[in-house]
Amino acid sequence: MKRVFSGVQPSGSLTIGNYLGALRHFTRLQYEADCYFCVVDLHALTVPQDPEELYQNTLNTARLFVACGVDPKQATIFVQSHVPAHTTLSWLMECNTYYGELRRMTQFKDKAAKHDVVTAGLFTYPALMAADILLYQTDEVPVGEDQRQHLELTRDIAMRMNNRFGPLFKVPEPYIAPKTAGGRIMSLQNPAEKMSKSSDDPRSYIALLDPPDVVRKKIRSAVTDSGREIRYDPEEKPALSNLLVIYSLATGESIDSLEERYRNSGYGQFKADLAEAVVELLAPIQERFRELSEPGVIENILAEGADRAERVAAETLARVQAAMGLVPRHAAAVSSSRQETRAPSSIT
Ligand code: AQP
Repeated sequence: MKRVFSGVQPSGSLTIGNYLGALRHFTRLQYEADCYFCVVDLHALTVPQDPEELYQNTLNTARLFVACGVDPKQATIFVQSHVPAHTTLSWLMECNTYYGELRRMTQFKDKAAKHDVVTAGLFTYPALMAADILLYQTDEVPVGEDQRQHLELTRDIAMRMNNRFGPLFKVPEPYIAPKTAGGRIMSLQNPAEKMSKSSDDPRSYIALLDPPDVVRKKIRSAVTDSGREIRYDPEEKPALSNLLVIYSLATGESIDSLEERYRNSGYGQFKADLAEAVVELLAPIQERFRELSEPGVIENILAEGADRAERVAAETLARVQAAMGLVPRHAAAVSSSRQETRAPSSIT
């Protein structure tokens, strides 16, 4: 069975961008593959986080996985920091990743430009992401378009280490939906920027937990392009095209059919209907989220998930450590043939 891994940062309240670009694919893939879905809390720490908010966002992100349809019996749901193999392998990845490669990452450049202080963690983030994915011998990684460059680097690191130390990792393939299928949902306030949960302007995103009135208000205040025509044209009408993609994915109606239906309507009617479609999409997710907020429910799911993930991660980590020449803590675990081949001549 093919293996799938994907992570989501608890760096805010998940948006419909996260849902359409990633989470909605999780719910399908869990029936086709052995899936590992991770709340990557350590990644969130690469930019400043309020500890209390990070704590709540971590639990809420996991709750939203389940509320969106990920079944903990079908897929492994866990928190990154609960499986220390991620950080251990990350160091080994960093030692096989080049400074020039990390410096080229566009997400690093974008995020560094938005913060006064740039941490070393933000710079080495892609090495930790490579560790997350490669620990699970992953075949496929469902992510949004913004993660394509990180995925390419992950593949490069895997191939480099396989060449150098022998076959250690599967080389994963990205699964990225095209733009019209949600691969890149844009900000409601600036269609040149992607929708982000950590944006300073809450009007730029629709959070999965936004109440209906907030959704309506945000869609009403979404920027639109000049002219009145409802037409999909990412070059001339980027804001409207983004809204059309959201509408189409929320309802299942094709963009062509929406263009036809709103041929003689203005933006006002279109936005009012879109808002109702999004409210309807979010209602069952919000309902399930409330049920999952009972104390202990998500914590138990995460504890079981961490146990399952740890077993797989430990195998890969041990193999990588041995291949790189690290001595295992328990000498008994070292095979005698290896001791002979590795012992320096001065002590034989
Ligand atoms: N706007 C988007 N459209 C489509 N997919 C998106 N994803 C994120 N934004 C969009 C996908 O959601 C998954 C989880 O993303 P993440 O939390 O790991 O971090 P991110 O990609 O940096 O997403 P955000 O929301 O923009 O977070 P912040 O604001 O903290 O940086 C990924 O698969 C991502 O591609």
